[in-house]
Amino acid sequence: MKNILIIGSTGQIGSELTMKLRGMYNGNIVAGYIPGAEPNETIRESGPCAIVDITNEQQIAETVSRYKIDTIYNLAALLSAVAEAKPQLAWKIGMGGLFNVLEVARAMNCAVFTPSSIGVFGNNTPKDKTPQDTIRNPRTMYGVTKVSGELLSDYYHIRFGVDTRSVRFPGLISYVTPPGGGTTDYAVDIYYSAAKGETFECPIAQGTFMDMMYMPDALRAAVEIMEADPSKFIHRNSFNIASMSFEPEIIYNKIKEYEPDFKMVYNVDPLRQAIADSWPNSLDDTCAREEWGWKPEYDLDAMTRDMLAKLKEKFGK
Ligand code: VAH
Repeated sequence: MKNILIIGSTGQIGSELTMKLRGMYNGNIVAGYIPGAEPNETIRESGPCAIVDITNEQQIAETVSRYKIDTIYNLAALLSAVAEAKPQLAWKIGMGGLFNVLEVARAMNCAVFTPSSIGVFGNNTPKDKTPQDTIRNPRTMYGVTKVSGELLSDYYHIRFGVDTRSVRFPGLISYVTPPGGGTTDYAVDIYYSAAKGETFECPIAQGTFMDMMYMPDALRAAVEIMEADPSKFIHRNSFNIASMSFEPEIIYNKIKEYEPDFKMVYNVDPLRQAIADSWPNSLDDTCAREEWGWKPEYDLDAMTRDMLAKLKEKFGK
């Protein structure tokens, strides 16, 4: 990879991935954004930015041509809870946008990374150590777009030879960009409450396990899969990757080890609880480990220490 376009560069993943890629490569690392979601000063000042609306194929093509892009990170999406409120828009961005990206990649010989999610699985999927190859029957629009995205990305590889690659991200936890309406985002919000010394109202019920990952591990996965030797791939779209699985009591008690006065109460959100109940408790990521050397580096304790330190610094606590 040398010239890279990040579509959705101002989102939770994009805002950090853009800076990671700019620190790793000397080529054009272009931050694609849409009006109203402008890049922050750090991204603006450190490299090229361009208005790239994923629903506008011409705009994608012009940017790819102008910056001689060889790799597209397609990070534009509506997250699970928001997608339930706006299903048509979720499909338009998730699938209409993906079609545009894949057509440009086919015509202009770009590799494409499109994140998938544990959201591709539904209630009839094995819940514990969910296998790489198993039933994908999501009951959310977010999950429908992610399953469809996996199928379309594999089709473009098999039919047209486009180098499409993807990982199924668990819930991602980060401190740079506030979360944007996901079901797993309680695991981000809880750290914000702890760092501010506020009581946390948990929207997810006690005992609800979900796979989670610290953002530095997620960013490394997004880079390593694109740098991997594809001759070893049995899979492409999309690899299970995993790091940790926990339920609200576990993360709450871990935080209390560092913030003894921290309090949490439950105020379960039926929509997000129903989504969480349909997702796996944990994933089996053996294929990613065997086919391209995936391995997480952060556990719950290391993530908690880093999240609390960085958020307290952010809030001047
Ligand atoms: C969400 N954080 O909750 C996102 C993610 C696997 C969860 O897709 O929608």
